[in-house]
Amino acid sequence: MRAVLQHIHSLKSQGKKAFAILIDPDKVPVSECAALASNINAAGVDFVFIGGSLLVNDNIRRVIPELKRLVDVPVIVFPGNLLQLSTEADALLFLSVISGRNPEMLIGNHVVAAPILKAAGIEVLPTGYLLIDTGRATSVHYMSNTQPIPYDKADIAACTAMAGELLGLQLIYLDGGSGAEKTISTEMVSAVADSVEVPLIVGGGIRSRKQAEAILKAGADIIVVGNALEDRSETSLFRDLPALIANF
Ligand code: 1GP
Repeated sequence: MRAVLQHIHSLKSQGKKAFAILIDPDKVPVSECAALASNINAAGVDFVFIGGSLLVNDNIRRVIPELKRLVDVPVIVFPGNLLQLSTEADALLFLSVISGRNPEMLIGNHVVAAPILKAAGIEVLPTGYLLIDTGRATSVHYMSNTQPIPYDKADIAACTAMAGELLGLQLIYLDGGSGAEKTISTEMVSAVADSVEVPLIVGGGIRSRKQAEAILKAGADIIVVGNALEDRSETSLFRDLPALIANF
C-alpha cells in the first residue's frame, strides 16, 4: 500500500478522525499560498484537497506545486475534470462517480487519464464518489451530468458504497457538493459507514463544529470543508475542527 492510503488506514485503525481542507485554486492566487500554508500548518489540518467542478483560470498548475512545497501534510488532487489532472501533488483521488450513470464519469475519463498517471507514478487513490442531493443543484451535479442520490435514501447510498467496495475501490466519498445548503444526513453517513470497511470521506455544506461533530459521530473518517473556510467570518473553524478531531 502506498504512503497516503497507508496513512489514511493507519488513522482509521487507531480510531482517529481526520480533517481535510478543500482549496478552490481559482480563489487562491500563488501570491497567497504562503499565508494559506502557514494557516494550514498552524491549525493542524490533516489533508489538503485541491480542485473544483469548474475552474475558470489556470491557477491550479501553479498552486499545487507551491502548496506541496509549503504545507506539512499530503496535498491531494480532487479533480473535477481531466484538465485538473496534475501529477505534482502527493496523491490524486481517482474518482468514479458511482452514484451516477454517466459512463465518462464512471470509467471513460479514467481510460484517458490512466497512462498519464501510470507514467508519472503519482499515488492514485481509487475512490467511489457518491453525490447526494442536499436540496439544490450544485456545480458538481450539473458538471458531472449525473443524478444525485436522494437525500433520504440512505439504503441506496449504502448499497452503492457496498458495490464500490466490492469492485475494489479503496475509499468512499459521500459529497453533498460544494456550498451545499445542508449537510448529508447523519442517518445516511451511518448507514454507509456500517456497510463498508474502507475509509469514509464526507463533505459538502459543513459550516460549524456541531455539524462536523455529528458527521464524525455518525461514522465519517475524514470530513472535508471548503466554502466555510473561505468565509473570513468563520475562520474559527480552522482552530475548532482540528481541536474537535484531536479530542474525538
Ligand atoms: C465539496 O465536499 C466538498 O466537494 C466540500 O464542500 O465547500 O461545502 O465545504 P463545501
